Amino acid sequence: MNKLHILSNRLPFNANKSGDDFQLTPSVGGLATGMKSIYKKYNGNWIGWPGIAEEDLKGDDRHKIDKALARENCVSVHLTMQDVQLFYEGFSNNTIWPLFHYFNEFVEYDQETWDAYVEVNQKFANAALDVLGEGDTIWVHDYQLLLVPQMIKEKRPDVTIGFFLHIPFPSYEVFRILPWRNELIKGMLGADLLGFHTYDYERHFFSTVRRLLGLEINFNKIHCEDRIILADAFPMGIDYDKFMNASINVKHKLLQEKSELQLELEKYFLISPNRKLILSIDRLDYTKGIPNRLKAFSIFLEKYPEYQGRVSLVMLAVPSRGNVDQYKKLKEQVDGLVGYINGKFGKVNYTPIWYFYRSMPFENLIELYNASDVALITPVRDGMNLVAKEYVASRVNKTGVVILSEMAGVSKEMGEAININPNNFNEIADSIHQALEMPIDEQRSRMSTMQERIKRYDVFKWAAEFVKSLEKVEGIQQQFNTKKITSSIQKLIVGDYSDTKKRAIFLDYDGTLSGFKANPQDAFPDDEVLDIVKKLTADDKNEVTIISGRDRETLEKWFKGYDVNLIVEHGVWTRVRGGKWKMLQQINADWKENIRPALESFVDRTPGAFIEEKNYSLVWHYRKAEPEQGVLRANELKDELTNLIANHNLEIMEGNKVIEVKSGGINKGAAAMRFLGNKDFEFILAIGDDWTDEYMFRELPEMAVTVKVGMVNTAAKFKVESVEAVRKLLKSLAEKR
Ligand code: GDG
Repeated sequence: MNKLHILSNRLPFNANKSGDDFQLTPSVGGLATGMKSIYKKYNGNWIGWPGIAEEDLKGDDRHKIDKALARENCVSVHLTMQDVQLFYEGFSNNTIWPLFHYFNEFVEYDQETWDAYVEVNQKFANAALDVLGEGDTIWVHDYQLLLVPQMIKEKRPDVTIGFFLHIPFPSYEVFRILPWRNELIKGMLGADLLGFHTYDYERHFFSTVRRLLGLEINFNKIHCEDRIILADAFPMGIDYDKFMNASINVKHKLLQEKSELQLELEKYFLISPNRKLILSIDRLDYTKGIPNRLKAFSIFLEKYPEYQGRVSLVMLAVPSRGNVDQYKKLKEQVDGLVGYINGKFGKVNYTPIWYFYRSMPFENLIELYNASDVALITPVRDGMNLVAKEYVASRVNKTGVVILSEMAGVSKEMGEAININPNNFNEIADSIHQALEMPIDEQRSRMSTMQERIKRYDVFKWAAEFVKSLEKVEGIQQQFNTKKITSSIQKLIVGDYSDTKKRAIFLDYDGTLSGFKANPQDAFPDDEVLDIVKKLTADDKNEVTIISGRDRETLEKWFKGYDVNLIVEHGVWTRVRGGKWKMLQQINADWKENIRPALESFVDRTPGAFIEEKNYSLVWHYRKAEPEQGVLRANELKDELTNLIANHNLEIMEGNKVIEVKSGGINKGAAAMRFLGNKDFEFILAIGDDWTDEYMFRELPEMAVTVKVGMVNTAAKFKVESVEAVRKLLKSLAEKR
C-alpha cells in the first residue's frame, strides 16, 4: 500500500487562537486515538475541519492554521458558518442522525440542508483529491460524509477507498423514507470496503442495496457494475492499555496528587463502606436513553427501599448540539427528572443523583470508572458505545457490573453484561438490584472474560483489521478484473477480427445486447442494437447468430428483415438466415403438466413472480418480486424442482432472476457447436451474461473469443461490465471490414 489518508468531519486537533498564532489541542475520543496510530504509520494525511469557521479567520489566519496543521500531517477543509449550520447541524444531525437511530419523528426533510450536504461533501472530496497520490488509499469516516466515496471514485478510480460508519445503519424500512436515499446509497458505494460496527448494520445495508439498486450480493461481496465492493463488520475497540494504566495510576496516587473529585468519591465511601455508586456517561443525546435510565432508577429506589441512602447514580452528561430544539427539550426533561428524584428520595446527607452537565478531563473520567460499582448504559440506539468498553478496561481488580442496553452495538460483544431492553423500566430497576447483589466471584468471572476480549480486539487491532481488509479488497478486485477487456485487449480482438475472412459471432440477447426490463416483452431491440446487427451482418465474412433462451415468435418478430441466424429456447430451434425453423433434436414437452403446478404454487406465494411458457421449457420469473423474498423462494423452488425432476430427462437452469425447467440435453453450447459443424471458421466470438451462456463458453473451440457480461466468475476468457460495454465492443468490430 502507498499512503493511507484519513478523512473525517473533524480533525484530531482543535485549532485555537493563541496570541498571534494558532495552537493545536489534540481531540480525545476513540476515533482520534485509533487513527493516529494508523495514518502516521502509513505516511498519510488526515483531512478534516479544524473547528473554526472561515468568518473567524482574519488576515493570514488561514495560512497560519494550515501551517500548524501541516506539521501534524493534517490538511484542513475550511467551512463557513453557513456550511456548518446547514451541512453539519442541518442535514447530518437533523436528518441522518435521527433517522439512522430510528427517531423518525425528529427527522427534518429540508432541500436547503440537503443541497448544503452535497456541496460540503464535495468540498471534503476536493480537499482529498488535492492530496491523493497515485495508488493511494483513503479511509473516510462517518455519516457526515456519505457522498464522498463516490465523489472521489468518479475522479480517481485508481484510489482504494474505505468507509466506516460509526452509527447504526437502519433497516431498509426506515432508510427508504429518505427522499435522497438513492443518492446516499450510491455515494457510499463509491467505496471499495464498507465497515460497520455490527453484522446487523451490515445486513440492513445489504438489504437496502439489493432492494434499492437491485445489485447482486454474494456473501459479503457486492457486485456493482464494474467493481466488487466488500462490506464487513469491524466492532470498534478502545485503547485498552491507556485506560488500564491510567486506572492503576489513580490507585497509586499520593494524597496531595489526588483530584477534588477523587477526594469526594473517597469521602462518599468513607461514610459507610456499604455504599455503592452507579455510573453513567454520555453526550446529552436523545439516543442515549437518559430519561429512561432516570425513571428506572426512581423505580429501583421505590421498589428496593433498603438501597435508599446507600446507592447514588453519578450521571455525567456532556453538552452536545445545544442549539438544536430536540436537545434543548431533552435537557429540560433531564433537569426536571433529576430534580424530581433528588427531591423525592434525597436526605441531608444523601443525594440520589450526582448530575454533572459538562465534560470532564480524562483523569476524572478514570476516577469515576474506578470508583463505580455498576455502569448503567441504557441507549435506545447506539452504533457501538465506547463508554461500556472503557469502564471494563478501567476495572483493575476485575470487580464491577455492566448493565447494558441490547440496542447498543457493543452488546453483541458483551454477553457477560446484564443485558436489558432500555424501554423496560422495571427490568432495568431489577437489573440494578441484581448488579448490586452480584457476588464478587461472579463479578470477577464476568469481568475477566470481557476484559480479555476488549484487550485483544482494541482500537489498534480494529484499525489494523480494517486496513488489512482494504488490502484484501484490492486483491479481490484485481482477480475479478484480470479478464476485463481493456482498451489494449479490445485492440487485439479487433485486430484478429479484421485479419480473418470467415467469422462466427454468437450473441446472447437479454443482459447482453439489451438490458433487463421488468416485463420481458418490453426488452425489444432499440435502434442502437438494430444498427449494430445491421452493420455486422452487412459484412459477408460474418455469420451472426442471436442465441437466446427466448421463444421463436418473439425473436422472429424482433429481427424480421435482418440477416441473422436465430438459435432459440437454448438451442431447441434453429433458423438460418430467414430460412425455415428446424428442431435440432426430437424432444417432447409432456412433462410440463407435472411441473407447472409446482411453479404456480410459487407464483401464488411470491407477489410479482410469474410463469413464462415456452415450447420446451417453463420459466419462473422473479425480477418483479421483492428481491429478498425472490431469492429465498428461488432457492426453495430449486430444491422442490430437484426432487420433482429426479428420473426425468429434465434440467433446471438458473438464469438472471429466473429459474427455468427444460428438456435435458439441450443447451447453448451443444447448439452452437452443431451450428459450427465442420465449417472452418477463423474467428469465433461468443458473448453472454448468464449461466446458460457458460455452456457456450465451455464447449466452443479453444480459439474462440468468449466474453462474459458481468464481473463474476466465469468460464469465458474475458469479461465486460455492462450491456453498454458489449455494444461498444461490437461497434468497434462493425466499423472494420
Ligand atoms: C459515536 C457513536 C460509537 C465522554 N464524556 C467525556 C469523554 N467522553 C468520551 C468517552 C468516549 C466518547 O467520549 C463517547 O463515545 P461513545 O461511543 O460512547 O458515543 P458517541 O460520542 O455517541 O460516538 C457511538 C462511537 O461513535 C465510535 O464509533 O461507539 O455509538 O454514537 O470515548 O470516554 N471524554 C472526556 N471527558 C468527558 O467528559 N475526556
